[in-house]
Amino acid sequence: MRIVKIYEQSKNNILENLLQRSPSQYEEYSDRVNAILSDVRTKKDEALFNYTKRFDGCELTQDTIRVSESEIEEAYTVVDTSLLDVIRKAIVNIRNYHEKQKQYSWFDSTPEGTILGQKVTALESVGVYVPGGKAAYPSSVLMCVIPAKVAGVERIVMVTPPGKDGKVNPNTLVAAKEAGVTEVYKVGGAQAIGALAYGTESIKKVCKIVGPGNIYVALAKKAVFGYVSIDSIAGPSEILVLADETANPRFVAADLLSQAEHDELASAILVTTSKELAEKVSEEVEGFVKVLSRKEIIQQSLDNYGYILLADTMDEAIEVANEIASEHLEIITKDPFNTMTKIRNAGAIFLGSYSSEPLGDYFAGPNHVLPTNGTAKFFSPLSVDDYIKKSSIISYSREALEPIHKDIIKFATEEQLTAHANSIAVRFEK
Ligand code: HSO
Ligand code: ZN
Repeated sequence: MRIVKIYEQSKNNILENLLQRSPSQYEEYSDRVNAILSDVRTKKDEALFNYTKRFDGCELTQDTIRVSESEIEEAYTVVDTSLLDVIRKAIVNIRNYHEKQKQYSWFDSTPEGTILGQKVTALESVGVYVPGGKAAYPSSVLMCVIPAKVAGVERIVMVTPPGKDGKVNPNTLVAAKEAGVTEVYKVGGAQAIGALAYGTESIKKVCKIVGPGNIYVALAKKAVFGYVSIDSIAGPSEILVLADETANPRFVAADLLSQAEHDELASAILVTTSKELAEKVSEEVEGFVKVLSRKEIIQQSLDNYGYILLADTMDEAIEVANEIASEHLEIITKDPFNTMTKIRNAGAIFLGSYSSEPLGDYFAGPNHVLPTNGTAKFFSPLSVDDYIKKSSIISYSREALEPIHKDIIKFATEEQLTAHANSIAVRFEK
């Protein structure tokens, strides 16, 4: 891996390079996506069947588009039973963690006769997009569905592209069933997003669409935003390890590669104050890459967006980490908790030598759907909050309204909204 000394120019070049990871050439895709969306909006199921035939090579009908109970049962017979055990254990941790995020309605009353509050209501329905092919990760199914369940969402609809044989990945199906999905449909791509947003004869529309997908899915989600809600748009995975001379170079190298293997566009960065660690990590990386199964992807991703950055001081290293605002940040320093207090921007923060990133991807409990591409500066991990909404509660008695009614009338009159003023005034007519 390249080792770069941090100075103003190198920092700027790296930040600029990282930001280029999200494609800016959207136009060529967005025309196609918009055409698909409008087709689904007008032709509904018929459009879904046409696109599924064209893109997935599979014939669907109104009888087969929804995954049946017997297909789910069949999936259970083919899924590795030890995987099922692990899924069940992970679910317990993920559920426990998300239970702590629950928000409750609150009401505040005053002796003057006012009650103000905030009522928390779960969304009625959500759609979860699950990619097909190699990126059909059952762990991501759990991460998208469990917080919805904890929030109290009643209808959780999963969509995922079928194979040519008309079947859905059995691991995806089992994870969906275990996590509490209520309906599964064999449809993917922008057409699936259109179905969830507008509704068809077979798929009722939902309130919000979550889950990662390819560029067509991402653009379709952006296009339907406002009509339905969406989660943030997931970019390629990122890891930044912040380490001093106390870190184990083998651990650091292994952790960097864990995210590099996701995608050629993934980024893996070590920021350290130790030249010795930098050199050793670089050697360890070379050694690991040779033996890992996704070496081509890893090599590409390291060539594109892999860096070992050398800082003069820990404060300088922390400043760079905050500027990059990585999806995952590992802190392996003498006192990681102290270092953490200076971190402003990161999706998930892993502290100490034994908190390797995949622990968070699969098992610890926090969500692995995290802000990418520097958006950790303003976005948060997927959470129970994504599946609720709030209503304001206002109640005033006559006694509470009387002393302030003239203030409201004054405000409304200034805005020349006399009907507003009147609606207050009629209540105090002599
Ligand atoms: N690290 C990915 C999530 C994932 N990893 C799923 C393994 N499976 C999110 O950045
Ligand atoms: Zn991962």
